[in-house]
Amino acid sequence: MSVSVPNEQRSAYYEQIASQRMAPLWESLHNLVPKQPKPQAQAAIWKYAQVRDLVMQAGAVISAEEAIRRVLVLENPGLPGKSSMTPNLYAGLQLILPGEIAPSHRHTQSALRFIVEGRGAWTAVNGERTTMHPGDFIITPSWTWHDHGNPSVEEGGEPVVWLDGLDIPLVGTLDAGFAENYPEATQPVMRPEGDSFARFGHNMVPVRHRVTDPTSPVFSYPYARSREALDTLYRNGELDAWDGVKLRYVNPATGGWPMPTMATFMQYLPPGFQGKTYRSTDSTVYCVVEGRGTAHIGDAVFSFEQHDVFVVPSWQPVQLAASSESVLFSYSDRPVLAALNLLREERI
Ligand code: 1HN
Repeated sequence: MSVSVPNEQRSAYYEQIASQRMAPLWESLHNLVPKQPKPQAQAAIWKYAQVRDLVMQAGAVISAEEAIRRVLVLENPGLPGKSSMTPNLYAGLQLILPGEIAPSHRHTQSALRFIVEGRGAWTAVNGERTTMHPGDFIITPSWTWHDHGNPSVEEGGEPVVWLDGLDIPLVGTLDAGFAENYPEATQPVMRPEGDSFARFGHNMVPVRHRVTDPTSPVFSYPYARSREALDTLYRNGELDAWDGVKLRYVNPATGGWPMPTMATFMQYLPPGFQGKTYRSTDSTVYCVVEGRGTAHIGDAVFSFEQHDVFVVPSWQPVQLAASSESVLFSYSDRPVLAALNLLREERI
């Protein structure tokens, strides 16, 4: 027997149950349990040619010291007011001018830096500094002290811009955010530059090293190394029909991801490459390191150029094409999806 009740009667009933903080599941079941992901996040692109001046102007609006971090947040248009690029990930463009310091602090959110332009600024993590060059990938693991600085103009400093990727929305959802400031602007330097790279960056580890930490002991992955690997593989004939030549960054002590919540990748697309279509349940943020081409993401088509940032939401079909030799850096929430057995991918 089917029950048919006038709409007004239902509405009155819904108001009554709402007064008891209850709601009818049958009105929202299809949204709560979709047949496939229906991301609120949208495919979107930030054209560096359009935003670069605005990023530089931030240097005249506020000092790094006053801002703590002088960053323009890249906000997904489908997630307004959330300071989010995807449901789990944040992205922003940070500027540090010559002579500035971004003071030391730590937080449970994990961060990555991908250097966009300028060189010579440094970031310190756990008592060691590393110098930034375009294309370098640098990590700031959860709860590590970190500060950034840039030499003065006299010392050769120049404006440096990088892409910050953090797991801020994920940590927010989990209500697991803690933060504190270091008592001084910069943390003490305990080891010379290059120390951790010498220990862990050459396919070797110190003989009695024990893995106690879920994050990578290497905190800077220089572009020259990644670029050379891609180049060699391409010259050796490696080319995947979907990815071009694609490598993932690893924690050299475990083979796992550099940090527990974010995966990072770098891929090479030769000139004229027309990739096949792919989709996955991780949401991915791309940064164009070199070259130009086209990204089809769902119904959207974006032409990309050097330093552009674009985002592929969960389960959106993506197809990458390069009109000139291109290199793309990307990061995603893949480790989280994989750990929870929610990672699905499809090469179409
Ligand atoms: C942060 O600590 C940095 O250390 C950058 O450079 C962006 C966004 C939100 C919260 C903390 C940094 C950030 C951040």
